Amino acid sequence: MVDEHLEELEELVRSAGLEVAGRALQRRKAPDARTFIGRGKAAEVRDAAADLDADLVIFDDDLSPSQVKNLEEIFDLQVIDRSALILEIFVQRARTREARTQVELAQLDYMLPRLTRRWTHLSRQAGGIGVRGGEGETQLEADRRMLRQRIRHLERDLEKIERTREVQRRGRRGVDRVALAGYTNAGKSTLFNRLTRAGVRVEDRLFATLDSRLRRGAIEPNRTAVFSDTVGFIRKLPHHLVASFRSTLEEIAEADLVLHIVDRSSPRWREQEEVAERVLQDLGIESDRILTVFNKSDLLESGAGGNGHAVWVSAVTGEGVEELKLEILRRLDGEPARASA
Ligand SMILES: Nc1nc2c(ncn2[C@@H]2O[C@H](COP(=O)(O)OP(=O)(O)OP(=O)(O)O)[C@@H](O)[C@H]2O)c(=O)[nH]1
Ligand SMILES: [Mg+2]
Repeated sequence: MVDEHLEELEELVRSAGLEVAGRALQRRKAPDARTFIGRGKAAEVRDAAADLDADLVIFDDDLSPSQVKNLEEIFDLQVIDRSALILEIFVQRARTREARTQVELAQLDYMLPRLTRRWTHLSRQAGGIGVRGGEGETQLEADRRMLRQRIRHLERDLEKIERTREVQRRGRRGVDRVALAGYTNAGKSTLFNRLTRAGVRVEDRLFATLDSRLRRGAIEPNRTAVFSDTVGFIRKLPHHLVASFRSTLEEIAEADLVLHIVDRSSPRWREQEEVAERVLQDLGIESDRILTVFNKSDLLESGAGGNGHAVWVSAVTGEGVEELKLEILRRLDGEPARASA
């Protein structure tokens, strides 16, 4: 399990455009309050990182601000945790104004409690935003204040964007809405492209899609639905991101039908399915609005069969997609789930 989690962390590292130099694993009953890993392990990691000429040490678990600081002193290297890595990927990927605002907000929320003297470059970076500290105010306090101002500004921007979105949503009332949701890299965008003939970017990296897309697609000759493709889910998604992506996730929450896409070829599919199910549950989506789609059937030897009411497809070859459309139609028209095939 821990090994699989480290594998996923390595995928995240590569998705951020970084290279993995080495890995280390420690099992202990409880994390060390000061350094998370034990003192001996920390020395081991320091030596290994020096041998490997590493630039960065990344932890799969979330670290407290003081743990980061202590570890950086021991390693004499920058230390980040899983949340910071995910945030970094999101920063790299955000394209639209909405996504950029959401990501920056999440990042600043994450940074605020972590501000230390080392962050003094921040004021230069943000150049011109906010007011320089008054008399007797330390640099740190000034930075904090500036950060809070920027956060408020972003929150207001996001509210405006959300209002526009809401108006657009109202305009779509009366149209069937089908959202594609699921773990990152499950194949949502690939299936979205197939269902709508859109040209959304598909990549074998985590979080290829951040911006939600809407597009009409035909489910039978005289019937269309509006499909939406959005950001993927992941185990331990930083709560700052969940909060700032609220309006994007709303797109899923308000859909008439949610296609829960599962990469059935992944050795971790069960856990991924559970993680995504929990997110859908948190969004308040009842199970009768969810249709589970097992994707990447082309990669499985035995193929479809024996999985309750999930529909099997290959978004790449198109296998099973016509059956999927039939099932979408049935579900939109309120017919009971088809007996398992
Ligand atoms: N073999 C196979 N590969 C697939 C299938 N569907 C998607 N893929 C591949 O899986 C990878 C991820 O596909 P995407 O469509 O980008 O996945 P996504 O769920 O949109 O991912 P994020 O946007 O990152 O959350 C790409 O390399 C796709 O080519 C499939 O049915 N079979
Ligand atoms: Mg995608």
